Amino acid sequence: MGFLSKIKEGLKKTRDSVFSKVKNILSLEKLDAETLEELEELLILSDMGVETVEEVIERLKEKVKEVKDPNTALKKVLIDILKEEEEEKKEAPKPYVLLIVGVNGTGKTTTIGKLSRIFKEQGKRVVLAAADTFRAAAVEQLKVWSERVGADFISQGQGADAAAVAYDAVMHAKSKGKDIVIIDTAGRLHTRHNLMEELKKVHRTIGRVLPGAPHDVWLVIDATTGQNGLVQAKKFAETVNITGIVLTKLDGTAKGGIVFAIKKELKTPVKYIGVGEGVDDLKPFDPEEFVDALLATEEAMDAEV
Ligand SMILES: Nc1nc2c(ncn2[C@@H]2O[C@H](COP(=O)(O)OP(=O)(O)OP(=O)(O)O)[C@@H](O)[C@H]2O)c(=O)[nH]1
Ligand SMILES: [Mg+2]
Repeated sequence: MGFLSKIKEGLKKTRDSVFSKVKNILSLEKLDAETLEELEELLILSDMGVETVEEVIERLKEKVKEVKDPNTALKKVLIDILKEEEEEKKEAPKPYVLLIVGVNGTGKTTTIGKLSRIFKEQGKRVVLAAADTFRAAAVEQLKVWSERVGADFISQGQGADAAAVAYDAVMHAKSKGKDIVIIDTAGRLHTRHNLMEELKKVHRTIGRVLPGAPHDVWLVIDATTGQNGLVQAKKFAETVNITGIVLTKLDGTAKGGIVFAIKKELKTPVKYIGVGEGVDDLKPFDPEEFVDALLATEEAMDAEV
């Protein structure tokens, strides 16, 4: 199945329960107050957040003056909301160190496996650090991924000091000339103070071995937790500087509208989206592709498969 179809398939629940209805309304009805209200209710169901929905509606009213077809207007509005300022392309530091954080079970370790696959395909040499030292199974799970994708694996087993493992991994990458270090961390409730302190320590330690590192800290959010994901994100952001979001399990929820809320409320870019459990089910986030997939028609999808 093609790249786009996979995203479309992953967003099926959100599309079926919200966006296909939105499309129908917009193609059948006049864009009057009543229609807008119906639209508002639907969008809220997608977990877009009240504030963002209001903005969508306001912008849509303006947009239809210029673009006559309401569906096209909506599409443009949704893309505009998600679009990022173009980032300046800087040369990647070597090794580039990426710290992955998030609450339990959001998909951190799986995402690291999938990311490693993507980086390997770009010809990068990847090191994985098992800094989730709480459970033996966590170390083992990352090891399996490292073997599967062909990445170096650095661990000190269960119970080790997480910061020490991270330290080892960065040292290893420096001395062996590796390109990328990805650090897996224990799932932590954002409400657990000592765990959040441990995260700070990991962060600080990496910075000592390699000034400027970690170069990115990505927070993994499980889309099925909806608005609660935003609460987690705000708490994590109080501890470490979050530079990107990975939104997983979009395939398992009708609340894919959360992407808009994240963009609007967190002002942190969504980097990747997870649309399934398989190794190829992590996709770079692209606003146009995403909105396209939300508003796709089933006939168009059938034609593509
Ligand atoms: N359907 C679906 N499942 C996913 C996705 N990403 C991860 N998962 C599943 O979510 C479950 C938890 O994933 P993990 O990667 O172990 O999560 P974690 O954040 O590392 O968990 P802890 O280490 O316990 O905090 C696994 O069964 C994954 O296969 C996704 O995009 N879609
Ligand atoms: Mg894990």
